[in-house]
Amino acid sequence: MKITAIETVPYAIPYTKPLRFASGAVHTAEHVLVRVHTDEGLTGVADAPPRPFTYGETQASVIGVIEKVFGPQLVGLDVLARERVHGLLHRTVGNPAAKSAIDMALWDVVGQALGQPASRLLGGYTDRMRVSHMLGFDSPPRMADEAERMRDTYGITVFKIKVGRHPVRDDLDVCRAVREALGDAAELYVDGNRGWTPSEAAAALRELDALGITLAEELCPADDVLGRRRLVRDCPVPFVADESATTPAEVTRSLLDGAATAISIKTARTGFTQSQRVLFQCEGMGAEVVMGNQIDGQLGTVCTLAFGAAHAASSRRAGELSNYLDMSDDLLTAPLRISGGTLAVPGLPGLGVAVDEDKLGRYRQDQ
Ligand code: MUC
Ligand code: MG
Repeated sequence: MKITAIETVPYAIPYTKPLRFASGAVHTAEHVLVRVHTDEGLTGVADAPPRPFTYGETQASVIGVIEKVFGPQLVGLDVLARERVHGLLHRTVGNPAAKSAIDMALWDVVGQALGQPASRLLGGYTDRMRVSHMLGFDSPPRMADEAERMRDTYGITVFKIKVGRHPVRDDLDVCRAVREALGDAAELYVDGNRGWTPSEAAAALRELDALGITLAEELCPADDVLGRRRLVRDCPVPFVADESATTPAEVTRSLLDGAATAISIKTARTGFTQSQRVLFQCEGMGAEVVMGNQIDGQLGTVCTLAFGAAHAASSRRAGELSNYLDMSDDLLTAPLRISGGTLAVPGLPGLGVAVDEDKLGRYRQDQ
């Protein structure tokens, strides 16, 4: 089966509650729907969420690189020639969301062709994941209220709290408020998106440790090389690299340099194929992983879920799978449903989801 065309559809769906964090804020999901068409009539789909504040991509750059570079290179290739596809994608630096959407749309096609869920083809370890919810910047009572609402409505008991603000005390007050609201049963961890200096982070970690956090992510920039190394060495919990380790080589450097002891895997930036490389590399090096969230809608979340549930190591910790709940609408015909704090992998072939064409018509920006 051969690739005949790669279609890109820009769309915009507003958030009811914008996500704010140390390196930026997202008010509207301005993403690109990517569809890979084939000569046997099957079409694979995936989402590309541009994140200019982290990777420099925009909606226009995703569309441009697919239309001008990747599309012409890949049309005519067999959908199973993954190594050849990646060899061609690799010739162009950067553009992680564009490359990843193509990769995952191809896995969707292959799953449909074989009549098997992509998650089973990737590893088939389990059929659901525990959900972790990200709490963006707000006041201590509002963030604690949101956590309680997520627990009471969806059974979620794992929360990633965004930190990295100044004064540092504001974030520590939030963490304390969330812990007091949820009690010891909840799992809490923090993500600084590089907002603090190493010494601010080291001081904060002493208080955060007393609150029983389980992970610390990107509390300071990895480019603060020696400070970061000292922080990671003294960190009482696994220190997660997210935006500083987005390729297999960066992951190796990060772990060997002592810039992190755990890795966030985001299918939005490493697709399924590269995410597997990162996952297996982490297993080989003895580093834990967490399935991260690129502020995904439901289509992106399904991809994170499919990959996370496919392997023992990626499903061990709760995956960040719930922030689509803050969007005002979405594109799937059958919405995802979190219950009992878990999300089930759709059991249908490929990604197991379909795009609602009426909704796409409403939100697309190219017509
Ligand atoms: C995260 O883990 O950092 C915020 C920015 C981004 O690129 O992803 C989110 C979540
Ligand atoms: Mg992060």
